[in-house]
Amino acid sequence: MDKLGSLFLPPAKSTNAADVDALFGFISITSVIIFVGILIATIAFIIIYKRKSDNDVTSLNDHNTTLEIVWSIIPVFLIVYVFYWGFTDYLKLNIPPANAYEVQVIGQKWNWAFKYNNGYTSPNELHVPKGRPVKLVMQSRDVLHSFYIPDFRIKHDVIPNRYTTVWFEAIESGESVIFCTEYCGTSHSDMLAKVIVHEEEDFQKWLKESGGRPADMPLADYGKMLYTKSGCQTCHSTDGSKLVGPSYKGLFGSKKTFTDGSSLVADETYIKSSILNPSEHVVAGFAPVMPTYQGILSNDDIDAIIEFIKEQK
Ligand code: HEC
Ligand SMILES: [Cu+2]
Repeated sequence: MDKLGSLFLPPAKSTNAADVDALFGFISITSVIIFVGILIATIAFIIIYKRKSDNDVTSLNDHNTTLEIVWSIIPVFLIVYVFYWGFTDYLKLNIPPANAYEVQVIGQKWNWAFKYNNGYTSPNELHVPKGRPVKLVMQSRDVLHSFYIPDFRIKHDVIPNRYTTVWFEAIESGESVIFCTEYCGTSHSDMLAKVIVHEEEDFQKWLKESGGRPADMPLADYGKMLYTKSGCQTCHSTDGSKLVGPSYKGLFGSKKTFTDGSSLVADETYIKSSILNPSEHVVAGFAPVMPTYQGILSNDDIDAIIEFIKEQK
């Protein structure tokens, strides 16, 4: 089934992928066999029972109990078998092993954030160790999203005001794509992230070194990195073009007018409050769609972004 799976499915990189592919393969092959069987029988009956002469009469047989029982019982067994198989796999997917490593997932329009037990949050990059079960505790800040990693064969809705969980165990180090598969607005298709699977040692090392700015990196460069990694660039350009949000070009020190008619000069305080409480001042000509980064970007991160924005003259 493995070989067959790789023909039209993405690579299978988690412990449960083989199970999912086996069931998918079974259903696909059974459907093809039944479909071809019905097709052949239909054509054969058309030929065999074609009216051949004027005194050909229709048979008086109107049913055959044995035949009807057989063609009801066989599909029932098939359906119960597929249900049983699917349900046991579903239970396995829904009950994480007790020793699973936990990561918090926050979905919002239109990015993902991943929070680790050391307090570090990585925007749009999920880092996990290989060969260890990982449990994701997921929530949405706004609308319905859905968390999907094709290579791991896992997909689960991410819902506001409720936690949902899903788990997997990666069997190969490397990168895979994360999609949102619940249509959630204009930039739904940009709601991409990646999962990076490390060897256990490298993961521990990553966890220790992550969080905060590398000591030798200038503040504005770190801000630029966060601008890309946190998904700000899907809504804010740096070249003056208008995306979902205003461009950063010339932003710092300019006079901003808001939808309520008030205005302010864009200084550090204004930019910080725009990031933490975006709905407080909504720039005239724009919709109040910016998500808050409260709990996702630290004060340090925000200082770096402010420095980066200052450079966009
Ligand atoms: C979903 C799109 C979206 C994303 C993602 C987004 N923003 Fe915004 N942002 C907006 C919109 C729309 C506005 C204008 C309306 C408002 O003020 O709330 C805005 C306004 C701002 C402003 C005020 C700009 C001005 O010209 O006055 C700042 C600063 C800002 N965003 C920073 C950020 C940062 C930093 C990030 C990433 C960490 C980010 N935004 C991510 C949509 C977005
Ligand atoms: Cu989404």
